[in-house]
Amino acid sequence: MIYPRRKFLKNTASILPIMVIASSCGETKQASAKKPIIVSTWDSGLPVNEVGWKILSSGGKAIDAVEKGANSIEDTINCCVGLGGNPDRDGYVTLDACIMDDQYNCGSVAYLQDIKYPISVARKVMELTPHVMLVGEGAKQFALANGFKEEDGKLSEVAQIEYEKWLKKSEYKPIINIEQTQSKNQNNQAAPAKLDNGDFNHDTMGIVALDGQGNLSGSCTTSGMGFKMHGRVGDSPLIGGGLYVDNEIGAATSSGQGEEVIRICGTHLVVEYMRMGKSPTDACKAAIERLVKINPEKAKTFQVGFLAINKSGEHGAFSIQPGFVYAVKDSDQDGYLVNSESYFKG
Ligand code: SD4
Repeated sequence: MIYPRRKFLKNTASILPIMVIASSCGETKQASAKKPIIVSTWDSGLPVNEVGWKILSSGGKAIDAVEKGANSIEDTINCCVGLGGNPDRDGYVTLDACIMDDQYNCGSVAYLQDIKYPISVARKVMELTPHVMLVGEGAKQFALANGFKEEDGKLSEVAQIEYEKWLKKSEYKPIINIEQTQSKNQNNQAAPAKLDNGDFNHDTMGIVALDGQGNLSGSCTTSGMGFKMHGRVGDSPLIGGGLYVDNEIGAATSSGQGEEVIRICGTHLVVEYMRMGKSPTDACKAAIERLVKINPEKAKTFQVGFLAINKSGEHGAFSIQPGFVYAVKDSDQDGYLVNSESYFKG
């Protein structure tokens, strides 16, 4: 393949300073001082980033920041991520999660029930087994054998109400909500949305981070699409679907209609576009365009958003519909929200 020279130069420019610093320090590994940053999907990413930031700002690793950040939302009781989330159509909450570090190590669980911290189980799969993915009863047994507690399986108060509402119609239409466009402030930052669970289907938290050593990691955790078929697994626990990390290039995560993300190996595609020299925003945009091209009419009916950072800590996102927001925290400022640009303008 002939590599376009312009793209090659762009790519080289972004890695050159790293190489120079590494050689002047006499180190063999990439060790340039980087500005740590953590970015997470949706407005619920604001408090999640704060948890991760405590780790990053005290010199900790990105892998710990993305795990603990994910735990903090898995821990909330009446939230749509984790055991507090909406059940499937048979009334069971089934969790999917994956995690990936800066060495291509990855771990994943899917269709996991009654365990509170799926992202930490995924990390144990990564660290303690020769496998990448465990599912269902096997994943649960593995979690129990590794010190995780079995929870009682009762729906959260909010999920119970939502499920009863859903049962009245039992309509099998697992379409991820398309949010209203959010108001912007002067800096093009989004105002936090009101979290009304009745209209809220953000059952997913995707997090990507760059630590002070210049290493990337990511996590993605979800209760999956509300009222899905029992046994359905989405993109969130799939490496290259809900999350991909390549420590040479960048990291990406996704939220929205999982089936559509899987079709294009969405986050892997975003990282590959960054490898070709695109900025995080342009890489996310190119992946969304690929998705829309498959079926432009159908694309009007669902939401997918990609969020990415690159090795320099630049961040960006792009979605199909308006309303996708992400949260950012770095050393320069307090955490803030950014409105993603979208393919359809609403
Ligand atoms: C899924 N991608 O299970 C997840 C759902 C999601 O905001 O992201 N919801 O398909």
